[in-house]
Amino acid sequence: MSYRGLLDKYGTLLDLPSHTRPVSLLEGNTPLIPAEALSRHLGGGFELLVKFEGLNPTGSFKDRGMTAAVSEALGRGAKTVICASTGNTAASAAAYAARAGLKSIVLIPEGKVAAGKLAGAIAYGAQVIQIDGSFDDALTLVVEISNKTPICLVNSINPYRIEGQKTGAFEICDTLGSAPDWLCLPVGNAGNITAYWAGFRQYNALKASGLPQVLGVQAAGAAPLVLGHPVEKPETVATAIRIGKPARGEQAIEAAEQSGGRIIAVSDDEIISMQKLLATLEGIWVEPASAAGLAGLAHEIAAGTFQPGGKRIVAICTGHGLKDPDIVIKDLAKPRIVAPNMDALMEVLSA
Ligand code: AN7
Repeated sequence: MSYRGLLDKYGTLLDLPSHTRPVSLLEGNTPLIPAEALSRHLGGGFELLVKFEGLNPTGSFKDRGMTAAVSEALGRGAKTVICASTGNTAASAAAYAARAGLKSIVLIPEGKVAAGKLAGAIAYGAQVIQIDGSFDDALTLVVEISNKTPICLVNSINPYRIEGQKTGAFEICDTLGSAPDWLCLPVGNAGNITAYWAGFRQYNALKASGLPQVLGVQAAGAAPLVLGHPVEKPETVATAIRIGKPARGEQAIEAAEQSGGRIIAVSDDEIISMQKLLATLEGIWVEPASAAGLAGLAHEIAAGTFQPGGKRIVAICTGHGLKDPDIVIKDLAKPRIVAPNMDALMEVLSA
């Protein structure tokens, strides 16, 4: 049977109201790619798999939750959806709203949204509003407006976003036959870690698929869950997770604790190094935030606080590198310009 999207495949496992009217871009079904070279680079002796969520229709994991949230909103008769976003949620909300024939409004923090995300939101026809403030300021505003008007909130505070996002865990168990030993992933507003943990628990209750230990990773300049308090002015090169007051922070800590895992922070340098390693060793180009989970794993292995030997580890790589080309181009020496003849080319190649 041909693939018809996540609600078609996993809908019976998702707690969605009966009025839900499926809106799908055939999201999900993303590959779990073996990362043998990276595993060797990190010392070897363990199995490492990358769930490449950048291969979703709008280039990020957000499409899993968005198909559910927009399907529910449409079925309920909503006319407009709204979200605050560091970029990926905005692009995803805009695309699914377009497909559903709904209007979308997205609030983004001024100047800190990667080009590929902003362009996406505009291309899909969203009304894009920049807030002279942080993601957290924008989230406060959209929560208030959705409480006062019929505009439907599609941030991950919306429970249907979590329902749809659980499918990532289902897919991993279906592909591997059981849950991995460890799951590592970036943590921003903490919807994803919350959903994975809920998904793994649900599948384990149904199919005895086991539970992973969860390593959640924040950027050091935006690490409220590691510090134990909100961060007023979060800063990180990984703009997707530049969030100081995660909406589902408590659930993220619960997921880490209940699973026997933890939430840690890594530096921007560690994030960017891992982004490069993953691209150059494995051919998998992810945006900086998406490399945070693996950067956390590398950090722990190097520090001797994590023994990977014999383990099966899945890293969730949440968004595609194409979302944020500037970050790579910025640090790049401009490609050399060479005369269009063989001699000139050979000279460069033999240098
Ligand atoms: C690539 O788009 O919050 O912990 O507004 O884009 O579930 O928030 C994005 C978050 C990780 C963190 N990786 O996930 C938004 C937004 C990427 C992301 C996260 C985000 P959550």
